[in-house]
Amino acid sequence: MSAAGWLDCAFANPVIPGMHPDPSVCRVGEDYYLACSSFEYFPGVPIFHSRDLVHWEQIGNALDRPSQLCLPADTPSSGGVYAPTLRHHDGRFWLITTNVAPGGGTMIFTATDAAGPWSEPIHVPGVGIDPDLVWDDDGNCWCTFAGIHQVRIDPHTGKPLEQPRRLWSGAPGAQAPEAPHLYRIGDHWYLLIAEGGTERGHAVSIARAPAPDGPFEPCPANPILTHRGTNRPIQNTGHGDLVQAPDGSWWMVLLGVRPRGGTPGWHVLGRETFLAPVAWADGWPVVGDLAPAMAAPGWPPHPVTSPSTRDDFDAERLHPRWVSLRSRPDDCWSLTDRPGWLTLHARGGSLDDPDVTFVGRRQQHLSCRIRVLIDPTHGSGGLAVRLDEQHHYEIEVDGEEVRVMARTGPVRPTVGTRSVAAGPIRLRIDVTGLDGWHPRAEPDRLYLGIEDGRGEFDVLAELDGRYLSTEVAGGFTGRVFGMYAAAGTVHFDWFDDEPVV
Ligand code: 6LW
Repeated sequence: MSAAGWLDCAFANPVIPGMHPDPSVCRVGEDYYLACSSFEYFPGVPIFHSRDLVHWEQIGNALDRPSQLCLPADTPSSGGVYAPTLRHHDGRFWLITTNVAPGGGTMIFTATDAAGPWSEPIHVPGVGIDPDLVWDDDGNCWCTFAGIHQVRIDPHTGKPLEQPRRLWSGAPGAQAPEAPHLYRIGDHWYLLIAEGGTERGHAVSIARAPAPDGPFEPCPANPILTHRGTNRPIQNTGHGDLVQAPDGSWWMVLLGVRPRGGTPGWHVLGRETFLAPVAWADGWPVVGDLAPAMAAPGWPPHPVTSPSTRDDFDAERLHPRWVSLRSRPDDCWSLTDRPGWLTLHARGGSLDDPDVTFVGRRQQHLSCRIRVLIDPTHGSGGLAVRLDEQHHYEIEVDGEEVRVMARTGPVRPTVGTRSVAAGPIRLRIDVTGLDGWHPRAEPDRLYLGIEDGRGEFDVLAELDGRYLSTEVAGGFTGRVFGMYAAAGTVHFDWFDDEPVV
């Protein structure tokens, strides 16, 4: 797609819905690759592939071995892996990211195939979050990071070759200059940054210089992108990365959120990946509208990547979209113990614990129906929707009792129970996005219950969605639906994720 043709073929944002923030993109020939943050989830750093920047398929996770990613049990939610940069240089993919968990730090990984395998980590001491990599024609590797600071490094050893220097920090007084990406475009070096914080004040600004280390001259039109103070359905826009298409057009991937309900607005899917066209005027990028679907009926914009998916757990390997909490030890899960089923063995006792056995996927649709078939004959477990340890709703089956629990902050009441026959049972969570507005309107409502063989839904609890939002829970993440084991061993025959439009 070219930026010129974009108005005729309006695509729907977000291009990667659900918790996929801090996108970084690169192109190799006709193929685009994109990486995102992953926080306390394992495996880390999802990698996507696309041929058109609009349709993305997850092809792997860069950090999928414990030797690459260690997230100890005391890694808090919204800790872990932040803001990668993905580049292709000298025949290889280069990924630099930071694990803010104890014992982590900034690390470089390389691969010849973006789907993996990725290398063991190369540690880069003294470099903070949001690291970027770029090479100049003399072969120097410049590493720029939040602050905004810069240091030349040896990317093969991670060794800094000088003392880090302050580079350019955006608008005077603006908070959180971060997410730098440095590019050589024509005669200039362009430094793209985020500023204003990742909340409603978020913005993208840019400066240019004759050399990678400055001196940087800010764009007179800064910020070149922000939705702050607007009534746009996509907010918090920032943390962009630029890419040029083979036809010469330019594009930006960035993060944004879709808040709903009353004031202050609650977003529940976390920060998602959006796409915007970029034009150039007087040597500066001009970012186009990233919400073309707003003009169409059916607000809010629905993403194009909304496949209804059932995972039958018949394949030899788990799809890369499945994530666990902090680690996924081999003795906690299996696809072969009971062929055709996902088997989970309990370790931590509940979703309140950091190390519960949990296999989940991000919520990607504002309205959706999630169903599983669980066999709890040898244990107890269930289906959960989680924001973090203090904010989660779950439906759990234990022998002949099914119960719904709703943890919000310090309280964890049981809000619904039902007696059932022993044996396999279908658990279901429906999420209904709401459009009504009054000052305290909730963003969505969740229905948790059981389903009979004919698809009849017996709702045990109906819950307000705002308590599982970032505005209530805090942090950088969004909702994840997951299967978990609370005691003994539980088996899951399938997991259905169906968008409701
Ligand atoms: C990331 C920072 C940010 O490191 O949020 O929106 C932090 N930007 O750049 C975590 O995702």
